[in-house]
Amino acid sequence: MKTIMHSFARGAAAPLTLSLLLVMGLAAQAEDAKNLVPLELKLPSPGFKGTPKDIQLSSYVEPLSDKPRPAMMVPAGLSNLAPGKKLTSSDKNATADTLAKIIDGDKEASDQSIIFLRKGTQWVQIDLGAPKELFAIVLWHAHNTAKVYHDVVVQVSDDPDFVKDVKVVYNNDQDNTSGLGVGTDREYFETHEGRLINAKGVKAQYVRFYSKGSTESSLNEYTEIEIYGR
Ligand SMILES: [Ca+2]
Ligand SMILES: [Ca+2]
Repeated sequence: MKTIMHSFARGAAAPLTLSLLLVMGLAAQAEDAKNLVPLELKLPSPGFKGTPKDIQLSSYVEPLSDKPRPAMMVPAGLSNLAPGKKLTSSDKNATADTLAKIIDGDKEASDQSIIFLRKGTQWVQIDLGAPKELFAIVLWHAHNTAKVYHDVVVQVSDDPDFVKDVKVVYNNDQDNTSGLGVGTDREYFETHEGRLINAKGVKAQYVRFYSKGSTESSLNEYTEIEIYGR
């Protein structure tokens, strides 16, 4: 009888601890939900006007909207963690000075604001210096003309080589031509608003951005990346 009582007591303790942790977790979430604020973004001037010219589009491209994008609600007190951080790329011809233009705050559509990476599936990667909680990522490839980028995949990891612990934050490669897995997100037109991606508080030190050319060219362009977190 003593043995039975003992194991019963031990068995009951675990669910109790779990429930307590769950309640504490929910309380923290509720606290965050109360403090949500609209994410304020500083957008560049629009680079082109009107409807896109006749270009070959996939079946999963989002129609170009003429309305401003609604703000994303995020916890208060976030900042853009990207400026000043270390950038690397699959394109070894891209110098540190060139890559630094991706996080220099210039998001305009002018030629001198855009950098080029070589053809094919290429990536750029930001090292945030330490694991951070990430909520919103904004990405501008190039909004000088109406174009749609292919195989836009955003991954996070604590492994700089992205071999293990890789989490997918965005993937619109629905036909898996880059071989990173079948994406469920949609392709989209590059505009001055950039692509706003919900990172949902994922924690990671490294953020990697893939693309495989656009409807305009097989080269890969970048203008700016912002990563809002804490
Ligand atoms: Ca820039
Ligand atoms: Ca694809």
